Order: sequence, then C-alpha cells, then structure tokens
Amino acid sequence: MLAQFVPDGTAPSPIQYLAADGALAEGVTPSMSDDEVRAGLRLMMLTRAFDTKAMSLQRQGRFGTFSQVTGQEASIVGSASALDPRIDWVVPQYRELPALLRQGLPLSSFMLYFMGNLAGSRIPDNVNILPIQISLAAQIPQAVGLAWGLQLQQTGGVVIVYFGDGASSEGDFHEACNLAGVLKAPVVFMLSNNGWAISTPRHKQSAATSLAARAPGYGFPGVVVDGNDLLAVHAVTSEAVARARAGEGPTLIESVTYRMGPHNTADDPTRYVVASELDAWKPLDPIARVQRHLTARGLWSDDQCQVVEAELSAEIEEALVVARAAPPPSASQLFDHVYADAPATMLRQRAARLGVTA
Ligand SMILES: Cc1ncc(C[n+]2csc(CCOP(=O)(O)OP(=O)(O)O)c2C)c(N)n1
Repeated sequence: MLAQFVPDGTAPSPIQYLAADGALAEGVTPSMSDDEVRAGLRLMMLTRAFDTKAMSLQRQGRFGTFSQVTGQEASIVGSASALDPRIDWVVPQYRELPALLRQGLPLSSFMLYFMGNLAGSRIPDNVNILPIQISLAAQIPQAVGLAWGLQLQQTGGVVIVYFGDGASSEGDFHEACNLAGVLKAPVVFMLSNNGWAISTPRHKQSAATSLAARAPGYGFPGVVVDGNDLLAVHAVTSEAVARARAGEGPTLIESVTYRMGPHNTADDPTRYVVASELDAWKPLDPIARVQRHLTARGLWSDDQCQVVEAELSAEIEEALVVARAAPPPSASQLFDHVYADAPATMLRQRAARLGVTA
C-alpha cells in the first residue's frame, strides 16, 4: 500500500476497499475482523443517532453549539479503531465523538461538556485523549509535542491528530508537520477533507490538487483514502500507526469524505451548498455501505438493524440520565482554571458575579 503514497503534486484516486454497493475490491484483504467491522458499524450508528439527539437537545436549549459527525463516521471510526487505546492517544478537533468514545471517554462526560458543566472537561484517568480544540489547528503542534514525549519515554505509543481541510491552511499545521518530520515523531496526521470549512469550499481552501501531497515536502509520506470506506480508512491508518510505532515517523492521511449536515447547530448550509451536491454524496453514505457489505455476506439484516438501533437509543438515554444527575455547575466555575493567578479585573468580575467583595 505504501507504494500508493503520493510521490508528487498530482491528485491520486483515493484508496478504496468497499465500493458504494458494499462489494469488496478484488485482491484486497481487510485489516478488520468481522467482529471489528460489526463493532465499527455499531459505533458509527451510535454517532449518527447521537447527532440527531444532540441537535434536538440544542434546539431545546439544553445543549450548547454542537458539531455533528454525519457523513464522516467511517473516517473517524475507521482511523480510531486502528489504535491501541492503552498506549495510543487521540488529539481531536471538535468533530470526533466516536474516536473519544473508543478511547474510553464515557458518553455522559461528552454530554456534560455540551451542557456547559465543567465536569465534562475532566478527562478520566487512563483515557488517552486531549480536550476538544476549537481554535483551528492549535491541537496539531500539541500532538507533535505529545508524540515527541512518547518517543522520549519509549512507550511505543502513537498519537493521531484530527483536523479539517480548513485547519490545514493554518501555520500551526505546517510548523507541526515540519517538526514531526525532523523528529520522526510517532504521529498520524488525520486530515478530514469533508469538502467544506463552514462555507468555504475545498477548491477555495488551497490551490494544491491534493492536500496529502504536502507531506513529502516535510519528509514523510502522504496518502489519500476514501473517507467513507470504513475498511480502507482502517487499513491505511493501521499501516501509518505501524510505521510510527516502528520508529519510521509520521504519515499524513487525507481522508476524502463529506459533511452531510451543517457545520454546527448555528449553521444553515442550504445558504451555500447546492442540493445536487448533497444528493450526489447520499449514495456514498458510510454507514449504509458497511451495512450493504455485511448484508451481502449474511452478517447483517434489517431485523438486526432495528435491534441495534433500539439498543443505541437506550444507551444514549442512559448516558443522558447520568449527565443530568451530575451536580450543576456553580457560578464560580466560570472563573476557575482561567488563570493560575487571576488578574485584578477578573477578581472584580468574580466578586460582582458571586455577590462578594473582591
Ligand atoms: C483559529 C481559528 N480561526 C477561525 C475559526 C472559526 N472556525 C471555526 S470552524 C471553522 C472551519 C473549520 O473547517 P475545517 O478545519 O475544514 O473543519 P470542519 O469543521 O469542516 O470539520 C472556522 C473557520 C476558529 N475556530 N479558529
């Protein structure tokens, strides 16, 4: 597969294992067992169901601004499933819920974050993730620093850092790639090219024909994968993780996928996405593709689908009960953890808010 890594600036066809109808490409051996594929499908379905729930909670005023994953489930689940959560780390942007869950974050914790409860920002011990990052690309140099640390400590761990095509225009991305290449840091750069950065289309984001083609300029390989193909994403990421673990350094994966929903709950994509574009991507839905693949092999059915959907719905409701039972955030939390030594202006604001003297 490494032979397909981009050697120059041309845009190669994305690596694909599963056709849109779910058929496995000839001569291809999946890197996931059937059980792993079923677990991956379940996690993708959970993510899709949660997107619907989160949108409804946001509309009821119970959730803050939330970015849905819809359309990108295979890209995130396929890549995260290539990790060993005991030693590997996930450094997210803000659209990677299933990767956080696979690393061990409870769904209720994730909910608390969007409920504005500080407890949702407390990552449990032994869950190898960094916090959600809203400031675009700021997480990428941090991921390289983390990978460097793991390299120095010789843990054998690998870091995967997620970001979008928009974030890949930031200086932080390029500086991080440069340092990672020099250090041969054990990091996988997972670039989710979902077609849009809010309302900026991919063709206005960069004149480069392939975003993965930037990697050789930093001294490591880049690869383009069909991001709506669970098996292909898993295979490509597994290879990149194996390279990193073996001391061979970083890989840039450009996962070509599509954001099928709004940028977030505050966005209305009908103002800038033509309906025909979304229609063209619908038959490429990553969840339906895996379901078709498993159905053709006698490993999935409509009945099973209904059972799993009911289980996932119950799982989400249970997590919501746990999140709602958490003590509500106190007003003083607004001021905690902002500065080690609070400046006078903030102390005054704190006193005014809490009704005490500064
Ligand atoms: C440094 C910075 N600049 C601008 C923004 C505003 N902003 C939030 S999301 C976004 C688009 C990000 O697109 P992309 O990186 O492709 O990720 P996607 O949301 O499509 O997954 C922008 C411009 C920000 N959060 N941080």
